[in-house]
Amino acid sequence: MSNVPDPSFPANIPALGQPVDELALAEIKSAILGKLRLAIGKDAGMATRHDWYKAAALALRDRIVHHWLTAEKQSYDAGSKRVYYLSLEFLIGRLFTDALNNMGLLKVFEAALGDLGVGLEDLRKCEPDAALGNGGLGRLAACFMESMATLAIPAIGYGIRYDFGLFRQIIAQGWQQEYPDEWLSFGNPWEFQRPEVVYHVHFGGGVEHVERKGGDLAIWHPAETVQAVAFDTPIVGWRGQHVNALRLWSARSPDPLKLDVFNTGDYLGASAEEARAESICKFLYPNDESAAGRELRLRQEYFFVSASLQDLIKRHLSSDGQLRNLASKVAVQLNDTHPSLAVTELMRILVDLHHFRWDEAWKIAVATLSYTNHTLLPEALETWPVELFQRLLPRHLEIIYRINVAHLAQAEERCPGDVDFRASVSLIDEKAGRRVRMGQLAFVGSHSINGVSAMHSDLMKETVFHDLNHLYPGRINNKTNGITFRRWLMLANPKLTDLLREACGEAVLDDPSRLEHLEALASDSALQQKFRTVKHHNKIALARLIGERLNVMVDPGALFDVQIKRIHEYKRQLLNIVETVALYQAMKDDPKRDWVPRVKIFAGKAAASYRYAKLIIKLINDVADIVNNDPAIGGRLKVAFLADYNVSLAEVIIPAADLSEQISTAGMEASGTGNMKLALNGALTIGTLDGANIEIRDHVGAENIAIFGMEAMDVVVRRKQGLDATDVIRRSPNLSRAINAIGSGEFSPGDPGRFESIAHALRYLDHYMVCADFDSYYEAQRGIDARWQVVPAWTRASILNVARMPWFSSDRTIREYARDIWNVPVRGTAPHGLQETGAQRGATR
Ligand code: 26V
Repeated sequence: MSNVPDPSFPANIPALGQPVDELALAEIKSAILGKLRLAIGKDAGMATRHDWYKAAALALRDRIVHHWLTAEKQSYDAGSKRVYYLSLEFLIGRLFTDALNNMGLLKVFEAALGDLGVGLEDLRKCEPDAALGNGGLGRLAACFMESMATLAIPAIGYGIRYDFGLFRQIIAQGWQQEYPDEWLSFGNPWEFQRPEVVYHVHFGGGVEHVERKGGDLAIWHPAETVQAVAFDTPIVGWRGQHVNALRLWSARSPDPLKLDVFNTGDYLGASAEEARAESICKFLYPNDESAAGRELRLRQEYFFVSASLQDLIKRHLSSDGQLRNLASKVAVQLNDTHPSLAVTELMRILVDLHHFRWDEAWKIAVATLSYTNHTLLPEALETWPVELFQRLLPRHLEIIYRINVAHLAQAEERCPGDVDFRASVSLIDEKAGRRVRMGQLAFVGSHSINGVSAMHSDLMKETVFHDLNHLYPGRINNKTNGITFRRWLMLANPKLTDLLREACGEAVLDDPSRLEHLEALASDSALQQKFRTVKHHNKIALARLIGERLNVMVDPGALFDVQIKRIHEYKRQLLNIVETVALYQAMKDDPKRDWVPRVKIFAGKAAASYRYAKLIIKLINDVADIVNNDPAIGGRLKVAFLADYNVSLAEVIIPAADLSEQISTAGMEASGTGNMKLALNGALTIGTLDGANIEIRDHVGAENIAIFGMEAMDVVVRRKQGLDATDVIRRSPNLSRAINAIGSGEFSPGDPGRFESIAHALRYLDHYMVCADFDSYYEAQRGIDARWQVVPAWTRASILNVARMPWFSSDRTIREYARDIWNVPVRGTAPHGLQETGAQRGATR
C-alpha cells in the first residue's frame, strides 16, 4: 500500500528552492533568543555553542509539544487502541535535525540560526548520540517509533533511561578500549521528567497463599522496593502531525536516606539502598557473545516490565474502567525476550490484584501480547537459573510453573508419551541445571510470534521453535524489518534527496514508491552524471573525516567498500580482512596491473568481554598499518577502521559507500538493516543469501547485487562433516598465503605470535565458514572490480538499487504489524472521521 499524502496535512516542507517565510523566520529567531535568556540564563554575547544548541532545541520542543498534546487528546477522545512497544533498547541517535525535518522547520531554523550568527551544522554536532542500544535490535525500535508516529498510531515506547549508554570505543595502538558514555552530562533538552508518574517495583521476599471464596489467593510479600520514575521524550512523525512518547524509566530508592542509620554517622551505609536501587538504570548491558545471566540484567528486565504494565493498566482503567476488554484496546509488542516477564507480570496483575479467574486472565494475556524474535543464535537466547528467579521473583516463578502445567498437558495431548517433545517445549530447561527459558515463555504467552525476515521466520519454524510451532500452529509469522527513510535518506543524504525530488517529484517525500520513477532514468547519462556528483560529494566528506581521525589519506575516486556493524564472528569481518590481505599480496605480486583503487572501511564495537572479536579489531588495524604505508601498491588499497561507531557516524559513512558488505555466515543474520540503509543510498551489496539480503536481491534484481558463498543448508551439512578447513586452504593458494602471513606475524612484526590463534582457528575450527567461503568471496570481489570499471553500468545498477528499495521502508513494516498483529488502523486506511469517538461511547476522563 502506498503512503498517499493526506490533503488535510499541511505540506510544510518547503519545495525545492522555495524561500523561507519572513514572518516565521522572525518568530523562530525571537523564540531561540527567548530560550537562551529565560531557560539557559545567558545572552547572545556569552552563549557557548552548546547553549545555542539547547536554546534552539527547546524552541523546537515547544512547537512539538502542541502537536503532542493534540494527538494525545485525539487518541483519548476516540478511545483508540494503543500500541506499547516494550524494548530494553532504543538506539535513537541525535534528535535535533530529525525533529526539525519532520516538523518541516529545518530550513527556517537554519536561516534563523544563520541570522543569529551560529551554524545549524555546528549545533547539530553538539548533541550527543542517545546510544541506548547495542545495534540492529535497538535501532529497529527507534525506526519503528518514528514510523508509528508517522502513521498516526497511538503508541508509547517503554524502556530504561540508562545513565550510561553503550560504551564509547577508543582505539589505542589498534586495540579497542571501552569508556563510559556520559550522554547526560550536559542535560537532555528533549525529555520531560514526570515526577508524578512513579510506580513501585518489588523484588524478593516470599508468597503467602490464602483460601478465599473464589479459590486460592496469592499474596506476594516482597523484601525490596524500587521506584520507577517516568521521563518522556516526544517522537515526531513525518510532517509533524502526530507525536508519540518514548517513556523511559529511571530507578530510585523510595527511602534514599535511612535516617536511623544516618543518625549514627554512617553516611555511606545510610545511602547504600539508594545506590542499589539506582544501579538498575546505571548502564545498558552490552550485547555479549552469550546471554550472561547476570542478576542485575534480570532486575532491569523486571523493573521496566513492571513499571510499564502498571502504567498502561492505569491508563486503560482510567479510560475503560475495566480490564476484561484489555486486548481490544491494548497491544503489547515484546522486542525480543528481554520483556518476556510481561507474560507473568500481566497474569499476576490480572489474577492476584484484580482477581480474574486463571483461564480468563490467560486468554486476555495471550490476546494482548506478541513477541518478536531477533536471533536464532542459541547462545543469545535468554535463560535464567530457577534459583535466581526464586530469589528475585518468587511469585513469577510460581506463575511460570502454573503456565507450564497447562502447557505441558497440551503437549502431552498433542504428542502422547513423547518425553523429548515435552522437554523441548517446556518453560524450564531441566538439562542445563534447571533454567527458565524466556523464549519459550514469550512464545507460549503471545498470540503472534514474528521473525524479522522471510528466511529468519522460516528458520524459526525449522529450528528453535520447531516443536512450539507444532504445538501452536499459525502463531509464527514474518515481518521483514525496515528503516525510516526520513533519517536514512532525507537527513543523512540531503543531496541525493534533492536529486530524487527533482527526478521523481516532491511526492517522493511522502510516498517512497515514487522512487520507481528512477527506473526509466537509470541509463540516462544526465541523471547518471548528477547521481555520481552526489556520491562523490558524500565521499569527499567521508575522506575528510578519515583524514582527520586516522591521518590516512584516501582518494574519493576509489571504490569505498564498507563493513559497518557490531564485530562478531558470524558477521565475518575476518573474511573481509583476510580477503584484504590476499588482495594486497596480489597487488604486490603484480604492481603494474590496473588494480581498482579501493578503500576498505570498517567500523563497529566488540562486546568488552568478547576477546576474539577484539583481536579481530586489532588485526584490521595492524593490516591497515602495513597496507596504508606500503609504497609498493601506490595507494591503491587503503584500510580504515573508524572508532566509536554509532548512529551519527553511520549517517556519514552510508551515503558515501559504493559497496556494502553483508557477508554473514548463511543462516546466522536474522535480518540486517544496515544492508537496507546502504542499498537505499546507492551502494551495491556483496553478500550471502542470509536474512533480508535475500529479499533485497528479490527486489533489486539478481544482476544488481553480488551474491556469493554457501547457503544456509550447505552450512548445516558442512558443519556436520567437521570444521577442519585444511583441505579448502590447500586448494586455494590465495587463502593459504593470506593465512600464513597473518599467522606468522607479517602484520605484527613486534609480536609475531599475536594472530596465531586466528590462523589456527581458520585452519582447524572453521565454524563460521570463513575458509569454506573464501574463494567464492574473492571471486565475487574481483567481479565487483570489473563492474566498477564500466562506469555507466555501475551507476545504472546503483540507481536501480535506490529505485527498488521502497518496500524496505519501516512504514511498510509497521503497516504490516498494525494489520496482522495489533489490529489498529493507520493513517490512510481509516480516516479519523470514521472512528468512533469517546463522546459517542460516553467515555469520561
Ligand atoms: C542479546 C543480549 C544477551 C546479553 C545481554 C544483552 C543482549 C542484548 C541483545 C541481545 C540479542 C541481540 C539480538 C539482535 O540484536 N538481533 C538483531 O536484530 C536486528 C533487528 O531485527 C536484525 O536486523 C539483526 O540481524 C539481528 O542480529
